[in-house]
Amino acid sequence: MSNFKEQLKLARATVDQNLEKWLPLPDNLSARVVEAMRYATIGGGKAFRAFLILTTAKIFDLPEQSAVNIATAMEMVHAYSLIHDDLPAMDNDTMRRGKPTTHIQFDEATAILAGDALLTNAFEVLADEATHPDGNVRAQLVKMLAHLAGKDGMVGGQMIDLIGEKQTLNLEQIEMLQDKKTGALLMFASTASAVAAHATEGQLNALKTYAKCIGLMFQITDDILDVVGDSATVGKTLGKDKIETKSTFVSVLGLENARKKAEDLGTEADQALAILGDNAAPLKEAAHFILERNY
Ligand code: GRG
Repeated sequence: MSNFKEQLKLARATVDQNLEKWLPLPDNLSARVVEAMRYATIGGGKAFRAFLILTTAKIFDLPEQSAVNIATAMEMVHAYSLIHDDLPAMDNDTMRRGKPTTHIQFDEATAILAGDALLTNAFEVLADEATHPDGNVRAQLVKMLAHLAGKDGMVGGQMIDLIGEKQTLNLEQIEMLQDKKTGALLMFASTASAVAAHATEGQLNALKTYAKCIGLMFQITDDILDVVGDSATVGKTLGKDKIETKSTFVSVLGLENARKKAEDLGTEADQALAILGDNAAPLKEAAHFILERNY
């Protein structure tokens, strides 16, 4: 297994251990929602965003406990977005991460509540004293994640995505939508540790450019996988974009040009990291993984 994949597995295990701490099963009637929250988070998914947080933390010498809590909050918000995205009112998906989606495994109301609670409790994790000794930094992280996950970020992007199901979008509109829908959380994942470790403006700007590039690359490869991926490997139903005649990078650019665009963004991401020196090598590997990913 490549070093990068081992690091992803380690990020998954590290966050899972912390999720066990934050999401214990209560011995009361609310246990069902916690069961659904655990089902949607622990042991599921690549933990790519957590990997970015833990890796940038090492570059900037951020203490491990801070990084682990930030990564846990990040994966909780990500999991909430996937639970809600899979609901019948949105994408109506029955399979995610190789198993039934949360509303299929439990029921719609429980899935909505599990998503709501993951979003809410993520901010409890961020605001915890163990996340950072400086309350101002904790407030900064809370504000950043709220901004990037909310109307100006992921939720805003999801709204445009739903509107895009009813009208054709051009390349510029698709980029703007994906920059919000997929890119916003990757922006948090790429920069949160640096913010918590008081990185310089130059270092932060480099990470922001990197995040912009990998956000778009992530979505382009997602669109490509929807066309050429293997459903069992990806762990979800594929081929839906075409059936729903959705405007995607592939539908607008074609497969080859979409691949080329992702490669160009990969080069730009690499170049942006130059200012961080050799320490940024794992982030370059991560960008390369996005280009090559088949899941
Ligand atoms: C419902 C508010 C709300 C937002 C949903 C993120 C999102 C917005 C929808 C997901 C739709 C989608 C498939 C987007 C493509 C990029 C993406 C976020 C893929 C899933 O992320 P991975 O591949 O998933 O990191 P794992 O399972 O590995 O964590």
